[in-house]
Amino acid sequence: MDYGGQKEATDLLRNISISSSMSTFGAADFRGREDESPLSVPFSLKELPYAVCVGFRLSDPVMDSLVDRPTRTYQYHYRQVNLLIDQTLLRLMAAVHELGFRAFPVPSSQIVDWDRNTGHLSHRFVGKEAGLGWIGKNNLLVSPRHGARVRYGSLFTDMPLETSGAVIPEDCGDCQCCAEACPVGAIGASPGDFDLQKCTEMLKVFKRTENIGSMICGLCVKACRGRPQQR
Ligand code: B12
Repeated sequence: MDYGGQKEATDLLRNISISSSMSTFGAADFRGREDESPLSVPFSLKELPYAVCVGFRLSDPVMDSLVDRPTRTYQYHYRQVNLLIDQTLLRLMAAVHELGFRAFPVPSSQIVDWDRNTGHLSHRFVGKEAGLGWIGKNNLLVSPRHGARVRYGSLFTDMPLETSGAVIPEDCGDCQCCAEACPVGAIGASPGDFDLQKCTEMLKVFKRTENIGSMICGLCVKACRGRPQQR
């Protein structure tokens, strides 16, 4: 197969992600933005400046079943969704290889620096730049249609892509649902007010006491439903 241009290549990747049951797809162009972030990845944005971000919408019944803590049902769902996203990224990578380009799939939820508790880079950031949503008060990527009930993964490549359009301006409005749902009051009036330490301490307790084994909670995810008119 030959590379037939930016639009065709982007359409091909979008179709693969749809056939892998992804709920959202966007592309971003980071050319000229190499200095923006110290990313924990084995490539530079100079080498692989284009990115796609895919998202998979979580099950409403699973999310709605959360009351005041994570459950083993949510943890199982979380792990299976991560798996599907990671496999989708491999399918996208194979298509990029087929067209003669390079690609790095950034896994859905891999922590690479255990001291700082961070991943390769932020899917929320890539998703925002790809026009998939805005960073909400809950510090999560909020899709206008699905709210925060979406998990994400990204793929970086040197294959030129057509970008998805404008970044959506921040738009939580007066909604306080996530702040009311957070068991430790970690959520404030803007993403910058998010108290990561409070959140992290609670997740450590949940991981230990609820026999969950993962740093998850899900209550701010459950609470955030996006724009009512777009659901
Ligand atoms: C480690 C991690 C955590 C840590 C906290 C990490 C942290 N420092 O924020 C802990 C364990 C506490 C945690 C908690 C949760 N997490 Co978490 N977590 C991650 C993970 C694996 C890495 C995030 C990270 O390292 N961030 C630190 C750095 C990299 O990000 P940053 O500081 O915002 O980055 C700045 C710069 O570095 C730069 N930048 C970052 N990336 C890039 C890329 C480019 C190209 C450029 C130019 C710049 C740039 O821009 C930012 C602003 O300046 C991501 C998956 C991923 N890889 O994105 C999931 C992820 C963020 N988590 C997620 C979720 C849902 C949760 C929880 C709800 C738990 C749960 N699943 O029930 C809570 C909610 C916390 C909250 N409200 O914010 C989802 C969010 C989905 C969404 N809709 O937004 C993610 C995206 C996983 C996924 N695959 O969907 N998480």
